[in-house]
Amino acid sequence: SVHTRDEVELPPPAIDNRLTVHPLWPEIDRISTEQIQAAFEGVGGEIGWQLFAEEGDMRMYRREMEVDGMVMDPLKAMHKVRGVSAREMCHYFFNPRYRYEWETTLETMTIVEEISSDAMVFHQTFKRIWPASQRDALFWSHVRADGDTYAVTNHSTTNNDYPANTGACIRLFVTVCLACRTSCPAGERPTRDNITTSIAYCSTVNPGGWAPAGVLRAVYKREYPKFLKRFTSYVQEQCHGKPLAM
Ligand code: 16C
Repeated sequence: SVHTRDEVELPPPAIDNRLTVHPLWPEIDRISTEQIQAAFEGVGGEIGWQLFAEEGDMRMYRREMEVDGMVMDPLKAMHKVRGVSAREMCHYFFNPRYRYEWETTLETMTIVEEISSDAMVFHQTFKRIWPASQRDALFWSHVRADGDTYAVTNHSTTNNDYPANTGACIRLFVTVCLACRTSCPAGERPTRDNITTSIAYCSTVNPGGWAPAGVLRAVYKREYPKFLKRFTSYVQEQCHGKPLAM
């Protein structure tokens, strides 16, 4: 059959065999499963989650958490986006080709390893937040379909070629999950005009070393809503006029 370039690179509906024989597979599978299961769990009545940003269908919650004076507030965001599918959302989040176009905290991104069509390892450096030292991160990224959900999970890892804390950067640690589900009116065929995708984005960033709590929480409060609004409208723009990929 004939495929466009984009179609071939969409997240595969089943796990790529090359991933299941990789040494990272047991960890990737376990953490992805945990993250996806927890992603859509309610924040409503649960203790400790506080709403800190609300705009249209977007709601962002955080739980204040400090370990040895370092802010590690877990974040959970819920959003609803029209006209794009869960699979398309995950395609743009996972594929490095688009990352500089929506990721505003990025300074550099290097592909460390292409494990399979659905898993990669990345090294990224981020813009410096004054007065803290610049940060970098090394993480695997995995996209999968799980029942009615498409999700990307990112989680920190190590690699001898990219040792932590040897240069100007302090290594931070991250666990992120973007989980998406598409719905359309009962009995109708999904089209760009009738689908809505629910998004759950969860993130925990351990800054890896000292950074002033006040500055960190201010950055957090500004950058997460900025990211989610920018990323979702970026995907809507990219998909506009293209055939729907479910
Ligand atoms: O999930 C997101 N992006 C993915 C693809 O890049 C991936 C990245 C995760 C890394 C998240 C850590 C970002 C740290 C940025 C620090 C510099 C920010 C400078 C901004 C000033 C212009 O999963 C989207 C990620 C959206 C990130 C929002 C910002 C979160 C800040 C949390 C505090 C970081 C501690 C830094 C210590 C100095």
